[in-house]
Amino acid sequence: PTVREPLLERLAALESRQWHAEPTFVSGAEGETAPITKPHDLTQTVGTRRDALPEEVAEAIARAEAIQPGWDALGGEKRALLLEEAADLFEAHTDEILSLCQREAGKTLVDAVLELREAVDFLRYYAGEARRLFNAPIPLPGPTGEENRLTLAGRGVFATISPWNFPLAIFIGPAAAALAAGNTVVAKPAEQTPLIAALAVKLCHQAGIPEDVFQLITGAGDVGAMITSDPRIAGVAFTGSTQTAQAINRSLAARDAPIATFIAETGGQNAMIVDSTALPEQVTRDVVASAFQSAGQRCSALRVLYVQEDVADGMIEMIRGAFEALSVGDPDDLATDVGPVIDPDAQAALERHVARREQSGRTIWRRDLAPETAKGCFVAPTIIEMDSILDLKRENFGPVLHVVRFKAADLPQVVRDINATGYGLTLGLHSRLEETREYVERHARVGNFYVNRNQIGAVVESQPFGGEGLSGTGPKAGGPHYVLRFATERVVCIDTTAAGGNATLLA
Ligand code: UN1
Repeated sequence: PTVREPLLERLAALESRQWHAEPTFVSGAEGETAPITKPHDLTQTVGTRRDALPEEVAEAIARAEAIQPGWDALGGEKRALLLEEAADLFEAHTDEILSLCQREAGKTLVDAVLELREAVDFLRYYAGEARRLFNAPIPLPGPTGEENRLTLAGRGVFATISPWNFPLAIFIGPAAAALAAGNTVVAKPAEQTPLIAALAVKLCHQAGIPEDVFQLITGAGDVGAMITSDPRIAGVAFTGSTQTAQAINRSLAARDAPIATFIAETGGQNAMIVDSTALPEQVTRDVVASAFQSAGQRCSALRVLYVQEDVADGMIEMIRGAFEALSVGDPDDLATDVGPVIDPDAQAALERHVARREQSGRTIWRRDLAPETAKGCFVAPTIIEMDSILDLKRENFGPVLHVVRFKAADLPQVVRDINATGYGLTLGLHSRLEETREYVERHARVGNFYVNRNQIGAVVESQPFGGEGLSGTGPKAGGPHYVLRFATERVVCIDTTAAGGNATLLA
């Protein structure tokens, strides 16, 4: 308590502060502002958002394009120092960041702390990548009399389009990678969470990154479409739904412009397989964390639990016990495990899904919600039994867990069904059998495979994160190949013999 109380007091002092988000380049024309409300209490505002006007989007891209060669020429070391300075400033503004994560995105304090940690980790990791990859040319082998070298450079203006579920970490991560590689960035955060993004951009400018180099663009999908249809955009890094990624891909392809780089991190239909050798207490802890932490609003979250039928009754009973003990409510309350979902649309989509499943008559457990949750976007944590992962047609982004029983001999079919969803993001396995682990590891087409632990919370550098198939293009965020996708390669070959020409070939 001695450590926690001053923090809680400082957060309480920020409780009524109002924030504003608008584009970095402001034309002076009057645009409409919209209120941003707390997901857990729609009667309370956190601030306002003013969407970018078409002329502001065009001007932002023009400025980013004009300054890009200079930013690229700065070199890896100087860009690294600026990104590290931004990381320090993020840490120095812990209170504001935690407060905004809680009020704008409805995060619990634990999730808010993890979010800030991940954002800072991304900044420092990509700063390291700027140093590793962009400081000096890479010498290449060649015959005597010939000098070959390869340099990496920025591609141009990158657009980053980021989601509300990691409004700071996944806003800043792709942008930092693009900046590290020598690109300039126009960044459009989700329309639900522009305030924390605006603070992040402001802190980057304070760190010394020029305004034209890293620009905020506010707005919803229509503003995103203005950006991705612009022929001056050299690449897009997008995190969000598979459907939006497909639409962006079409928009980029339809331009009369150079072929763009497209990096997409999208949805999942993530499963966990539990066999009869698994440890029940561990399974219970990891299932509950994977399915219900962050109110299930992680693309890594567990959606479908496969339990071997011999142990299913006991395992489900234990999981249900822990599920009944979850505290659902106001994320400002330290005791809360499950907060709200992001907005009324998300809430309605989840309720429709549960209602459809109820009609199909399978066992459903739902938690009761306390009356005070009625003022926010709360969805009661739910567990639903069903026959196969293939009964689900889409990702259900919230605190809803589906359970399927399987026979030990059907493990290969379970893995085939998981692959047949077309998604390939996270997969969990609880088993003490080495051959089962090897089998699943070899056959499952997923990006991140977690064994005997939970399947959320990938850590920068230790667990580079990202999927395949409908889950995204790769490469993995926070891994050694990510920044390379934001760069172009240039090879220089110099004949260093006195005679020049083809002397080395003729010799
Ligand atoms: C997402 O929800 O978009 O592994 C990604 C995790 C996080 C990434 C989630 N580091 O849960």
